[in-house]
Amino acid sequence: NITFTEFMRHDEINAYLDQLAVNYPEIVTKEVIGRSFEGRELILLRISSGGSQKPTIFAEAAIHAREWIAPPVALYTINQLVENPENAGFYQDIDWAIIPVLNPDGYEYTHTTDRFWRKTRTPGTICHGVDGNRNFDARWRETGASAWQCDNTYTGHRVFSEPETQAIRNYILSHIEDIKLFLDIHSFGRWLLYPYGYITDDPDNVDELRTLGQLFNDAVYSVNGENYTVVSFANGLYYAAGTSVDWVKEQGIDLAYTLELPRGGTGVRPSSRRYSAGRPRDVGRF
Ligand code: 0X9
Ligand code: ZN
Repeated sequence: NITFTEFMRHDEINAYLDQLAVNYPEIVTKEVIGRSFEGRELILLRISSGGSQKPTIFAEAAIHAREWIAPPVALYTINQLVENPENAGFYQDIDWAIIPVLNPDGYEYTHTTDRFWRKTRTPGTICHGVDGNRNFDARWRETGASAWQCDNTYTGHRVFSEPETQAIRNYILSHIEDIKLFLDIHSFGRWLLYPYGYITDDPDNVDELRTLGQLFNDAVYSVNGENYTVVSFANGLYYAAGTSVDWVKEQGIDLAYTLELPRGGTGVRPSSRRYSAGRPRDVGRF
């Protein structure tokens, strides 16, 4: 059983998802939507009470490998929807499609080798990895991203160069009629960011995005007294082009957010003996 007492490896996460699909076949479907560069399965869990063409909430976590709090938040959402009968109402009229680890190669690399790895693990000529959240076809490379392969915000050599971003693109395009809300889960900073990242202009439905964002904030505040900043991506701290949230909005999914979870903790798996972390670094941007 899942306890959420320590960060899980990719195989442990997959074992939990497999177990849910076996134990709750009426509501849980496991889909492999692609493979990572190193061949790991990109797993999406669909939670549905049945029927087809229902409005769907789509969420993905850990496009950035080192943002370890993102997968457990996705998994806790799955856990509460599937294993807590009190929450059955949440999947009667809508479906959920959740990817707990979108960048499993990078995620495993943060466990074995480099705790602060951010990108995918595709090899370049000099450095590895592409920033998945700069690799989408939305004003790609125009601002807030790097064309240099060794940088942490490397765009890739072309749009959708990464198998991980291709998998998201293909899934979203093939379910475009049903997906009504898109959530890209990151850390950290307690931000709820709506489009756009490449320009400070507001999207056409900014009022709706702000209203729903404020409802999210109010719900969090009622639990722990903490506030999120609800603002557009570019009006937050910095510009970025090629982000998933902007691409999704341009495909016509009007409710699209990047969620930056709170900071805190040491960023070190308590039971880990695989690497000596030393004093946890505070790198500011996760
Ligand atoms: O840079 C990103 O892709 C995201 N930040 S992260 O630290 N998770 O890498 C989005 C940041 C957007 N934030 C603001 N513009 N404030
Ligand atoms: Zn991130």
